[in-house]
Amino acid sequence: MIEFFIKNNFYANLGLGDVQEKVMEGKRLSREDGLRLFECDEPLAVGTLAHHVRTRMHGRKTYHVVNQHINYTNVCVNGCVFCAYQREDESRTGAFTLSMADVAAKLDANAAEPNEIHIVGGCHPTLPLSYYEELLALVRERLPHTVIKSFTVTEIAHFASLAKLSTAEVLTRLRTAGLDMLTGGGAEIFDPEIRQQICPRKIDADEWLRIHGEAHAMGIRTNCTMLYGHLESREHRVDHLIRLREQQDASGGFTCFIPLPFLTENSKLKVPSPLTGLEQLRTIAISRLMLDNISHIKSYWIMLGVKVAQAALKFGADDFDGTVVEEKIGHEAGADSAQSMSVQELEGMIRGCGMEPVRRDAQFNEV
Ligand code: V47
Repeated sequence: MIEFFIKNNFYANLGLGDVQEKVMEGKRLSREDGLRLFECDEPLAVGTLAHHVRTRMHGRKTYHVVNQHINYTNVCVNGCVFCAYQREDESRTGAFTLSMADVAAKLDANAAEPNEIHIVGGCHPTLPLSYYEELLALVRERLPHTVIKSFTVTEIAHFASLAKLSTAEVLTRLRTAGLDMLTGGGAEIFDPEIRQQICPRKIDADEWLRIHGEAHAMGIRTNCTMLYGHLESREHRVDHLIRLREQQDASGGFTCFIPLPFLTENSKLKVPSPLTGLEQLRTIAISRLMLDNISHIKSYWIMLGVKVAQAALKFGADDFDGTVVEEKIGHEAGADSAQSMSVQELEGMIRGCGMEPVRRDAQFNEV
């Protein structure tokens, strides 16, 4: 497709001939290039460039994972206005905090042996660090060969502040208990003014990036995210991607980037107009093009919905996460996707898009 577009001067006619040449030569795109891609009238032109890069990196391989999400609490002191999942304290309707027996029951109820356990919760006001150590030890004992991807750096900073320890000390303690890698959540959008409006109590961008860098220096790999489609502009999205790219240049430990479209139900945050599917695909494509040093872009069907998530595989994404089992953060916010998908369904969808399914663990080792 891209050869046909180039032969027919498609990119030149769109005023993107220089960007197309940089992409073909594997050169880094600038902030200005990213903005021009956002302004381009033809999402297909942008998607085709991203698909070219994705194919150069991974061929038709599309990764998927047999995983299980566990949300240990929804009680959170941060009160981010976009979040439909969080409850202010334990007395609120729907508030929960899992006991170790609850977690064990969730693991035991899953007949599959997952290759990834994904654990996140909230910034709970009182749970001690020993709770998280026990939680990890419990999962490690039951699933000795599974990669445990757990907590956002926002949670790590919160645990450190409650325990009066440094974030490095918390990471060391949690790794000893079984932690393999960190999730990418809590990044939201890095711009300080937007951050102040949507998540004023959360750690700022510098701290979010610093803790990821610290984890990378300790040999702990992490993922990274961007929440988009709320109050931010396209400039803010490009700046966010560039900060992730700079951090990756410096510390090199990001495995996968997950663009998260803002879901609007049950949220205090009101947006002028909800995201279109095309804007989601364009954002995924530009993420692939800007993040030249991050190997994988996740199409997270839970938040995107399965149809857009499938289309994303032709717009730069190479990962179709996952079997999941049970999901709360997106569903509390109105996600209309199912809670779970079987590995056969995942593989069928990937093949249906003309791609080749490859089962992986959380660190993208093929299994
Ligand atoms: O940090 C919260 C976002 C994140 C909403 O690391 C919302 O592999 C959309 O980070 N609409 C949690 N998004 C999910 C997450 C994640 C998911 C899958 C894989 C990985 C990984 C990470 O969800 C939060 C926040 O940024 N979020 N509320 C909402 N209403």
